[in-house]
Amino acid sequence: MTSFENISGQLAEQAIELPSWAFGNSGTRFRVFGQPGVPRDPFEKVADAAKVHELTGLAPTVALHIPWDEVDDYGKLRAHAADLGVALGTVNSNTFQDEAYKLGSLAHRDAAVRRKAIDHHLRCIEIMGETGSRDLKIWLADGTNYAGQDDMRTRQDHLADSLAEIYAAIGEDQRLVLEYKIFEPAFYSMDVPDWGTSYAQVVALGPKAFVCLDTGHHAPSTNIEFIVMQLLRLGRLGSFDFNSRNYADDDLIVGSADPFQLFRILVEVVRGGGLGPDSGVAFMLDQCHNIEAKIPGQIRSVLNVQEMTARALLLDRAALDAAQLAGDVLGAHEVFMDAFQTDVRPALADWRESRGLPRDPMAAYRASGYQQQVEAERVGGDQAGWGA
Ligand code: PSV
Ligand code: MN
Repeated sequence: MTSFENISGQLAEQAIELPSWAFGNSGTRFRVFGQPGVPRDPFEKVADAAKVHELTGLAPTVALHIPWDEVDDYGKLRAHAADLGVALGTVNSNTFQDEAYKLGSLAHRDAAVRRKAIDHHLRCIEIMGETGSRDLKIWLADGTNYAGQDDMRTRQDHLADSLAEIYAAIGEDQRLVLEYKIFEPAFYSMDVPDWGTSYAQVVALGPKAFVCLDTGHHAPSTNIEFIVMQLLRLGRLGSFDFNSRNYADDDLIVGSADPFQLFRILVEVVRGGGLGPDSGVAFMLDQCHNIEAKIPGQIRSVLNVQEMTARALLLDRAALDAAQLAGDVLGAHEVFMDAFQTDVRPALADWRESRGLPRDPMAAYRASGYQQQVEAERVGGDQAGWGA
């Protein structure tokens, strides 16, 4: 097994982007349970994200969702983030909550609706200039509910044309990232339902376009690590939206439902050169904390990713290769499982301490008084929420 000292440099480079919306209230279509101390504006969301970074050293950027995180002055939000030791990251567009988009946005049959959706993305790119963001992430709710409802082929062509217009506005150092999702809100066909469709669309755009893989967006039992391998092999894995799912797009804490799947994914990330700032693969969370506390939920999440990354890095590649070449099925599997079953928590606590971070960030958060402080301060105003 590779020793922990050998991987600490790679761990030091790990960065996991937090979603601003994870700090707002969220729920299901049945109920949203509000929590005390929840941010009332993007400035307070950024402050909560900065707290996660302060205690873990793992989350230097926070993703924005437009219009949820619209502000008058993005330069001010950027400076606020910098003051707190973080930066603004990916800008997520949102074409799923406006009345006009009932039947779609970039793939809509009506050119006027497509125009509105394209303009929204052009505005997002302008915002990226002000926030200093690299990535525009597009997830589309576009699709149909009934066979025959619309012409899937025409919609795909419209989508390609709309994306091409958006891509033309993407700056030299910026990227477009297209996220896919098997279903929801559309239940018959989604216009970007799978990685193959996203891949085909981004390849047609050019070298600054990539696929975003949200771990909750596949059919049950899909081999997600295979997709990771393939996209890395093809040079088009742009980002992850990490979360856990038991059933559909559950948006639970990453690594909670199936830690072994997270390990398998990270093994392929390491194998394919997807780790580190120069890899071009952005690690993001896309989660909602409906019943658990939000800031500790995010701390737990980034720690889960770090723990599983450490285990993936510890995988003894030479022993694995040798077993694979020898056709030693069980030997290879054992090498793989040895890495998965390694408890890296004590070594990571030491590693954190050596970098001036708390050994136990969850306990440090509880002891920090931050939760009590924001609960006392954030009184009045409207709490932020997913979709508000
Ligand atoms: C859609 O389900 C999605 O995964 C997209 O990334 C959205 O931006 C996000 O969720 C909103 O929570
Ligand atoms: Mn997502």
